[in-house]
Amino acid sequence: MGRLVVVSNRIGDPRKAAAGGLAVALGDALSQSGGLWFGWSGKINESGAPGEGELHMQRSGSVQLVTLDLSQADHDAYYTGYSNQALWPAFHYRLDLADFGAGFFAGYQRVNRLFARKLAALLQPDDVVWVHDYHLIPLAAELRALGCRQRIGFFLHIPLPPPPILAAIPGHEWLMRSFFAYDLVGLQTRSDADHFARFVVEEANATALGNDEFEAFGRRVVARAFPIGIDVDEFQRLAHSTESRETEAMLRDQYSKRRLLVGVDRLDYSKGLPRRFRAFRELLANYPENRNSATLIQIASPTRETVDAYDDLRRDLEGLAGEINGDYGELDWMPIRYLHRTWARRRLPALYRCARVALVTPLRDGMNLVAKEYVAMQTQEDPGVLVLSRFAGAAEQMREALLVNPYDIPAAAQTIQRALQMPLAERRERHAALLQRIRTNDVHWWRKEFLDALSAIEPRVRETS
Ligand code: GDG
Repeated sequence: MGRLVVVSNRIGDPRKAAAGGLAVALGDALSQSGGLWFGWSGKINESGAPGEGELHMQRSGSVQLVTLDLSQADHDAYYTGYSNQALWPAFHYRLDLADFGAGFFAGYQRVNRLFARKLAALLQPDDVVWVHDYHLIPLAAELRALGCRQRIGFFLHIPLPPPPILAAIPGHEWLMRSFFAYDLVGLQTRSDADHFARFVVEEANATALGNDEFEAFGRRVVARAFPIGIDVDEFQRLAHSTESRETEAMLRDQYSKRRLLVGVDRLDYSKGLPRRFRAFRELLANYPENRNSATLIQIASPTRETVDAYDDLRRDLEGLAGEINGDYGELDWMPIRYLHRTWARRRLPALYRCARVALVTPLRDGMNLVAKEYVAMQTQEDPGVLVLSRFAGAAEQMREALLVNPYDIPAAAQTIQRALQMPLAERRERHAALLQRIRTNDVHWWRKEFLDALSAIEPRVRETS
């Protein structure tokens, strides 16, 4: 394989300790083949002209990190606008929250064109290009328009909704056509891949050629599920860090008489946090033996704070946490510890280890890595229980979790009670099966499966007319 070029909205420095599993896994692949990671620098140039941006180059070992500043107008239309106020809600089945504001779409196209122009100048003929996520769906089409004939793959980290929802997105024909400029499109689950197949066949008159291959617009594309995993070993190593051990000792001491439940999420409406809090309140109401005992620690890390829907959500949650603590709290016990801030990654393992139950109850999620991180951190001797939404992509693989419908609050409360009461033998059995699966299908497996599939595609035969 030639050099690997990864493109994503934000890039991670693979050598930095704070990097998550994805940055580490992509970093490994980039280091092996020598590579380049391209993305937005995170900086906004307030006086910059739309469609223009300054490039910054940096080396990290054998990996070249290349970033681009965005003008204020481009950032607002491409990132805050079309990516996060149109595509993010629509792809999470939330058309009610989607805003297809004037200028968003044009900004999205402009920035993808800008990325393509800057990147094309850096590409070598045998490079393999791997584009990530919904911010950059049209990037391959823009690169092809500039004459790039390299293998180009795309991975969508968020769900792909069914055809009737996709068809409600203004410009959906153009968006779906953009997928055909790739050689390989990776989705999180079989159900997302099924939505892709149905959409392109029903709406774009594509021909299904078998083996997950489709032909339309004079091109062929393979679209298949590649469920993302975590770096289990890296995460388990984190648990041995000083911060993690100190945090674990503190939590065990502070909560020695309580039963801890944990939730770790970005503060996003897709994660189902208000309904989770309501299910927890129902647990306290319906199963009083949990009063003065069950304590939910909810980390909700701030995200996209300039978007109104996120502000409304924050206020909702603060209100709910206050109500529940006011109604049920005692002088020496608060049912919910709600922390609206980002926790150091090194301290997360401790939280997972001390929690008897993890609540991972999104209304919709591409995969959800927290479910996998929680399982990775449990001991075989006395493992905790994962309560997982059936609407998280992870539910397709993690059948031994207790699956819930997060919209059904009484049933969710009942399932949490079942998790808290689960006998040791059943906990061990479920955990062993889950751990084995997340180990087999870890992030390194995911990367290799995707890149092997991409390498197996011969780019010259992709053009069919
Ligand atoms: C997208 C898709 C898909 C969370 N809070 C803190 C923190 N985290 C870490 C978790 C986990 C990661 O962030 C979140 O992973 P998720 O999978 O939940 O989700 P998204 O950010 O929504 O990502 C998702 C994922 O892409 C990968 O393809 O699974 O479905 O939406 O690793 O531990 N980390 C730290 N402090 C926090 O407060 N350090």
